[in-house]
Amino acid sequence: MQKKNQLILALDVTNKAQALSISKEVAYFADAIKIGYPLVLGTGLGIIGQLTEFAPIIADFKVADIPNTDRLICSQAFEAGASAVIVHGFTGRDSLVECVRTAREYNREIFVVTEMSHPGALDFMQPVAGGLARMAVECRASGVVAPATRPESVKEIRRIVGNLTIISPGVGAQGGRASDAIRAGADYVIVGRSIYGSKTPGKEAEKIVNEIEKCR
Ligand code: O7M
Repeated sequence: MQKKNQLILALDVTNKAQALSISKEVAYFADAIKIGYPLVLGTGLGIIGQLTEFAPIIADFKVADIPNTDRLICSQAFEAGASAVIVHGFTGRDSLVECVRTAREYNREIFVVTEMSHPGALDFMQPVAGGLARMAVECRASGVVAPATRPESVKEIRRIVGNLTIISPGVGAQGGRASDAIRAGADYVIVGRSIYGSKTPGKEAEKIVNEIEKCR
């Protein structure tokens, strides 16, 4: 993934034609497209290969299992053409090490979820986010996911992860601002509904890119 516009499209639609037409319209502005269970369950794993025509694909499978199962899941995503897989860290070090090892085999990347962006993240995740971020560094993950809804948390996670990549969801529909997340230390913002839910997804993406450009 090449850092150009610092925008990742979260393509949480379930229909293939819609996924392809939105990707075509937004590809010029997005450095990557993140897909997850909604689109893969709706259309099949082959959608990853089809979308690689538009941008590098991040498979958001929030992998959270024993090392062997994690390896099988990551391998499937990489075989399908994903450039990166998003995994949970709370399952522990051995699971994360296996994900990173699998990614290395394919010369691909792993991103680890730290604190999530929704209010419920305060129940369990926020207190352990620093530990998850430290483990991501120690296990040599490529980067972490941190919440655009809480720029102060992004700042703290940046302090911990040094030069690891931070990708940050929660902009727009969840109330976060792209510029705040980038200023707090995020490398990329992840945006879904405000783009794919718009009648003019390309224009929405362009607006966000312009906002980010102003704070560089
Ligand atoms: O812009 P939205 O709110 O429509 O979409 C945000 C996307 O980011 C959506 O795909 C979520 O599943 C994802 N996400 C969060 O919103 N919050 C998180 O803490 C983590 C993720 C995510 O991408 O995890 C890897």
